[in-house]
Amino acid sequence: MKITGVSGRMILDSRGVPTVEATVRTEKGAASAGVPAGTSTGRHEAKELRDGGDRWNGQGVRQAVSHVNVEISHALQGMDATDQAAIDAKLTELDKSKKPGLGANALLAVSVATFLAAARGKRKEPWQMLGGESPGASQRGPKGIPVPMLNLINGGAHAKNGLEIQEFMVVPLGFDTFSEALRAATETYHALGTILDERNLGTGVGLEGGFAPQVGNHHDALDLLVQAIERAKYRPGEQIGLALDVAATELYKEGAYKLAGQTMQSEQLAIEYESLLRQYPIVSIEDPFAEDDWDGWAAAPERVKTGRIADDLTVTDAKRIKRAAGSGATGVIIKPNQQGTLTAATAAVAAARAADLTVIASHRSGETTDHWIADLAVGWEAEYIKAGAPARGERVAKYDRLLAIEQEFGSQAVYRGPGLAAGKEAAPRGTDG
Ligand code: 2PG
Ligand code: MG
Repeated sequence: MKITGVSGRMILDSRGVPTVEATVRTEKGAASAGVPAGTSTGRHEAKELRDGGDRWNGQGVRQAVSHVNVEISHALQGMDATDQAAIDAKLTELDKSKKPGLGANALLAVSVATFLAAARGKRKEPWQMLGGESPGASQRGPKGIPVPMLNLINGGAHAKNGLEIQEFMVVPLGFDTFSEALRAATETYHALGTILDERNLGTGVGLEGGFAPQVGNHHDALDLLVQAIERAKYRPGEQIGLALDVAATELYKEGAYKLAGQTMQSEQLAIEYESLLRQYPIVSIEDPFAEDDWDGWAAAPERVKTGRIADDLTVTDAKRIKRAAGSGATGVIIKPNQQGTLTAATAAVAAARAADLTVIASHRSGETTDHWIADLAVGWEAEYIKAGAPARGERVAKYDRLLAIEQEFGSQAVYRGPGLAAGKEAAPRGTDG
């Protein structure tokens, strides 16, 4: 399936910041993909190319777009769109040939657009392109739908409300189907809105569509989530768990963590988490320690007895994921733009599987209305997907895509929630039958 053309353009992401969209044309059809961007990015992530200067406050992507239209377009002409590995190898080679690189934003737009164009040409759904070849394929059954982790309260770098922890999520594990789980989480979101309104705490939202209330601290935010779950008539812990993304790299300044007016080392922070775990049904904590605090991470299992999810620590990098598995992580966030190609992201999933880590496919705080991450989550057989609140177009696009995939799977659809809640999916791959 020969590539006959590649073009790029600037589009706006959900923050009103420029990002790159690419279109890949083949003899059998065309497809486009837009690239998301992070706000609390990790130091070890692949670098997106930004123009600097005054236009768009330095965030312009003219150069990245030009790389798509010139170097990449030229190099990919005539290549086979179904050979993702060769396409991504070529993109990586081009990236290395030029200083400071073509930009992970330019690369990923083309990498994903190629993947989608190949799917279209083969008359397959994108998730099917990974089925059977995916690293996670099919011990757990190919018709799995990941559990959504919905960010209902935004703080940290995603909201200007004084909350230091970045994300307060609900995780609807105790439901039989994805659609019922999504309904419960969304009813909880609405109940939270009602509570915030009643108490005059503000119903404005942050970057990921979660509310950004003016509350004092993370205890207040967690209390609000529990109250909202109950108000929506669900059982906290049993049906809907809580999860945090502390994004602790953002709290780490000059060799110490700053939280709740205190300056602390990783051990004290672990003690704070231990206390939160006693008070709230928290099923996982993402980035509990900073991106280079390997010692803090390694000591975590002693006190932080819940899912310990690496994001900035591992940045979708297979090597760092391997190290994290031996340093206390129980799961990893997979964000394709942290590496720049789909092949690298799929290798990261394989590394996570080999180390028996839970896989959480994730959006970014700056998103587009594309929903390819939902297809990747299904194709990779991710246990979870993080896509923000059940509100705002760029967030619901992902959940809505999962609803469509669930419908397509019909009676064969398997919602992973109950299996994960019962610990059935914890067994190493190959032994879980
Ligand atoms: C995170 C993400 C997505 P950002 O830290 O997990 O929720 O935020 O895209 O800003 O890095
Ligand atoms: Mg994170």
